[in-house]
Amino acid sequence: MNKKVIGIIVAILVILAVVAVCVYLGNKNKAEEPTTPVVVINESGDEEIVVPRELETDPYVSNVPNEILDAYLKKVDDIEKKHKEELAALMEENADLDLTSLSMLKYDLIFFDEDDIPELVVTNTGNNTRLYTYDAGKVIYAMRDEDAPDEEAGWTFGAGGNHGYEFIPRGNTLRNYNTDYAGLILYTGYFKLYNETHNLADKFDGVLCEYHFDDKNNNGEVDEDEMDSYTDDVTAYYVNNKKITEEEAKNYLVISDDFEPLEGTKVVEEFRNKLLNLVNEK
Ligand SMILES: [Ca+2]
Ligand SMILES: [Ca+2]
Repeated sequence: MNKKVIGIIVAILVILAVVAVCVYLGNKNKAEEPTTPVVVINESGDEEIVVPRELETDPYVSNVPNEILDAYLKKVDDIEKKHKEELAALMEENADLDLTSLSMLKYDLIFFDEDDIPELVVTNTGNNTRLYTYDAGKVIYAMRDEDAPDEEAGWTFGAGGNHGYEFIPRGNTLRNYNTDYAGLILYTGYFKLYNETHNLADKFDGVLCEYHFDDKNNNGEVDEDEMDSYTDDVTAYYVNNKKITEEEAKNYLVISDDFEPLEGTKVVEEFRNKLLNLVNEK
């Protein structure tokens, strides 16, 4: 290879490197661009100026078609209307009722599964969570509970050792920890959104139970004389009432640092403003 050819190759490599750096810096600056502040009504009922961040800086959300955003806006209006009616009925039944903990619904758009259609998450603070997805012009309730009288009742948390739900963004995985006997048994359940049914259901064929007590008689149950034997270590693994090994337990676990709380964080005014901003920008 003569010096001229080597010179040309080096020149090409240098140009490619410069282009790569420019593209990287361009994307980086784009993501950090400040967005227009909006006025929202905060939880105390006061006006507050906030700079929208999450929705606008996520390039995928900016690309969401208006028909999906419009469908979610309509759903939010329906949910708020129904929620207000329920609160009014509760007030009528019991004028002394403290409604502060019941009155606040919070919303967000998230990417739960792998596709480019965002999901709508709605949290009734400290009470329950709902997840909706979208398909062909329709908003579909994805956290169905066949036993619940109200088909959009939400999955509850906050009582009985259930602290809520977590998910991996674009990972189609929801995780829920639950405990019994004040932590002697820890349940870790995983759920995924099934494309065919748009239903959030078990990811694995069983929920992993970790025992944190000394099961002296080895009957798989917490007996009276075992109640005070709590230990941080896992003493046994069970799935579907069957004892399994630590190695087998890994088949029922998703180990990841990417779990985030599955919860709405924006009150309705802030959330609607953000969606409307996105629609109007297009
Ligand atoms: Ca999706
Ligand atoms: Ca026992």
